[in-house]
Amino acid sequence: MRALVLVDIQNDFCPGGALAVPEGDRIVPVANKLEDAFDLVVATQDWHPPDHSSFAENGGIWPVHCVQGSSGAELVPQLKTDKVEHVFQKGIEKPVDSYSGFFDNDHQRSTGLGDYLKERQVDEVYVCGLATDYCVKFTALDARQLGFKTYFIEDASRGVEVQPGDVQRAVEEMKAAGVEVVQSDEVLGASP
Ligand code: VGL
Ligand code: ZN
Repeated sequence: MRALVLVDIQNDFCPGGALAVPEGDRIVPVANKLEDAFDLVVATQDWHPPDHSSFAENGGIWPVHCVQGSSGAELVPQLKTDKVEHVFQKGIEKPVDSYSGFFDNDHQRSTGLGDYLKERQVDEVYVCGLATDYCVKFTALDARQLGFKTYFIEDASRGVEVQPGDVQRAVEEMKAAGVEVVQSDEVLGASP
């Protein structure tokens, strides 16, 4: 059984949002098409309390973004959600951030995504979304570490590139960890 994990496709990560990823909105039609090729689709949602420690005003490195209940935290309205079986929220506790959709950054607290996929007999996990160099990368690395055959769908993802080259380095890091890099047309072509 294979699963599609849509990472943080939220208003704040799209152009005009609080932590805009360049071309972040471009992945939405690609993600929508990919959903048709999967029997199991789940999503993650960055979901921070208003005083979250990752925000610059609290000593973190990010602008205020994805505040619980705000419109910026909502999934992009153009994203199809009828096939999304569950949305796993992350970064919900003030002291610790959670780039991965599976665990907090200190690996102490699980979101439940790993058990959910294992209960569904998932063995192949396809990861895409925003941002390639943060939440997508760490989600894919954790999927791999949990033993899933893991794919990163490159053209259904975009990165923030705080430093030029971050996206390329993230792709190399995923490859080195055993994550396979694929394009959406390969995934769609292989669907039954
Ligand atoms: C993300 C930075 C802060 C992401 C979330 O979804 O990649 N990046 N919070
Ligand atoms: Zn965040």
